[in-house]
Parts: sequence; C-alpha cells; structure tokens
Amino acid sequence: MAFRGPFQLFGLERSFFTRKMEATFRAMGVDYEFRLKTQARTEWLEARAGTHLIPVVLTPEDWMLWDSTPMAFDLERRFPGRNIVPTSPVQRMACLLIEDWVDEWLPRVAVHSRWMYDDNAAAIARSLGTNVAGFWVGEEIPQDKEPEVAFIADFIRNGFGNRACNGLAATSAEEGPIRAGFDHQLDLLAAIFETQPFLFGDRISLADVALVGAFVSHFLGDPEPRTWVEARQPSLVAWVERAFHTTVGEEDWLPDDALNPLLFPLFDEIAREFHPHLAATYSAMSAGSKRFEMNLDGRDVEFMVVPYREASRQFVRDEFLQLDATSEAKVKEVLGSRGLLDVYQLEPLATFHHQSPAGTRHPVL
Ligand SMILES: N[C@@H](CCC(=O)N[C@@H](CS)C(=O)NCC(=O)O)C(=O)O
Repeated sequence: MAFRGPFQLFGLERSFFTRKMEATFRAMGVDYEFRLKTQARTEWLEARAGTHLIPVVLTPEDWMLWDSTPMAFDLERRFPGRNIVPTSPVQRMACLLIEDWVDEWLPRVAVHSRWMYDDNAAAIARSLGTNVAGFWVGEEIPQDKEPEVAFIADFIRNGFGNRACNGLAATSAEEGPIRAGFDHQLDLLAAIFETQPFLFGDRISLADVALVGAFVSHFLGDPEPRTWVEARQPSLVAWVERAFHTTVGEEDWLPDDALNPLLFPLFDEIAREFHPHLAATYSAMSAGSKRFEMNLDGRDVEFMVVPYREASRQFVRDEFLQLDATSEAKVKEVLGSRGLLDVYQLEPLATFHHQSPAGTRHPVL
C-alpha cells in the first residue's frame, strides 16, 4: 500500500459498531488509532462522511468511510492473508448470516439492557457524555466541564435512548422475552466456544468480531447486562477477553468447509425471530410504511422500519449470487434446505438506494 499511517477510527467507547470496527482492526492486525467523536469534531466528521452515524474511519489515503461491513470487506482486499471472512462457500455464507443477526438483531437486546434500567442508563449516559465532551471514560473531568458532560448525558438518555427502545420494541413491556431470548443465545454461544476457539474453528471470523464488539460495547461494558452474562454463562467473559486480543495468524477454519453441528441450534434461534423480522421489514418497506406490527411468539409487537436492514440483506444476497454453481449447490444443501436463505433471496427493493443525502441508506423518496 503506497499510503502509510494508521487508520483513524472515530466513534465512542460505548458504541456497538465502533467496538465492532475496533475488533475488526485488532483481529486483522491493522494499525489504527481510536479517536473520540467529540462535539468539537462533529461538524467536520459529518461533513466529510455524509452521515451522523458512528463509527467513521479516515483511511491512510485521507478517505472518510462509514459502515462496518463494507469497511471490513475493504480491509479484506487491502490485507490478503489476514482475512477474517472465510473463503469456502458454506462457512462464508454462514459467517455472513451470523454477522447480519449480530448487527441487526442483537442491538434490540443492547438498547433494552442499556436504557430500560435506571442505574445502567445513568451510568452509560454519563460515559457517552464524557466522550462527546472530549474525555475518555475514567479520565478526570475538570470542574468547569461538568455541566457540559451532564447536559450531553441528559440529552442522549432522554432523546436517543427512549427513541431507540421504542423503534426496536425494546421497551420494559418486552423485558421477559428479551431476557429469555438472550439467556438462550448465551447458552448456544457458550456451548460452541466450549468445543472450539471461534465460530468456524481455530481462526477468528467476522462473525466472531461482530460478537466481540457487541460484548465489549454493551453486554460486558454496561453494568446491567454484564450481570446477566456473568450469572448465565460466565465463560463468555473470558472468551471475549481472548477474542479481543486475538490477531489472525496461520490458524485455519474447520477443514472441508465443515460447520460445527452446534451452529445449527444457533441458526434455529436466528430463524426464530430475526428472519421473520427481516421479512416483515421488507413487506413494510415495499408498502412504503414506516411502522409495522409483527407477531413474536404470540405477541403482536410494533416496530419502526429500519431501512438499513435492506442494505445488509442485499450485501448477504449479493455474496450468495456470486457463488459458482458447485458452491451454490453446497450452500443450498447445508443452509438453504433449512430456510436460512429465503429472506435473502427476495428481490432488491426498487425504492431502496444505498446512496442518499441523509447518508444512512434510505428508501428513495
Ligand atoms: N451499519 C452501520 C451502523 C452504525 C450505527 O448504527 N451506529 C450507531 C451507534 S453504535 C449510531 O450511530 N446510532 C445513532 C443513530 O442511530 O442515530 C455500521 O455497521 O457501522
């Protein structure tokens, strides 16, 4: 690479996707600097990146990028040999299916556990306010900066926190099912990591990295869900610690494109709520709706449409469409036969565009 220098990762310490991107850099052994998206840098960053979302990444060429999945694929092209997306077809598709679930469905647990518990919400709002005011969590804040930290913390908690929970139906009314689902997910993950270091064998993958980001930012970073993990599957604390400190080397994924049989109960879990949710989002977007209701285990639950779901659905779909005939047959046999590809085979929505003035991937108005 002609241009040298670290990638600069702009985000916040308690942000789900900032930590996913950080975990990606770490797993691939790519030189990066974690810089805070402070109030003072916001105008510049948003003008350069064209989005208010975090993280954004300034590349060595001085390009400002956003969106963790395509950025991970960009790193794959830049650093061959350090790849974390499996190259054999079944493992590759399985990795993308799990990554999509982590990115698009675990945020429901993440926002619920963050904002629906008073002590947790207060502590994390303060951490976010601390970062936005220009300080790292744990750093001493000068007395004259205290009002600014408190103001930003209140603003985030009352504005963003409640809105995020309502949109994802992650409110107190859903506490029971969200907790039960998360406990089950922890059980499934712990069972896999008892048999092998990472989801697809000895080598860390993009799906592992997405999980690491979720745990570092929220499930272990937040006091409330941390107690849930510690009570249910404490071995995952050590797994996250190890994975966050792993850089790819010569390790391999399982031979012959095999999947650990323990991944299939995880796929059942992914198909239980997330795939119906993706299908319902697709129908709502097709109808031009901004909200929709879907049935979750007997309950009618209302969600806001998240247009980005269509973007990530198309990323996975495009990977599937690129397979040669032999690979496609194998992927269909192992994953398609279980219905895991159905929602990804729906045609791209004509009204959806990856480029938009809002910079968040939106329907065309
Ligand atoms: N698809 C994006 C998602 C980025 C994202 O949603 N970031 C969250 C923080 S973790 C955010 O900026 N939320 C602010 C908002 O939704 O207004 C990625 O993978 O980077």
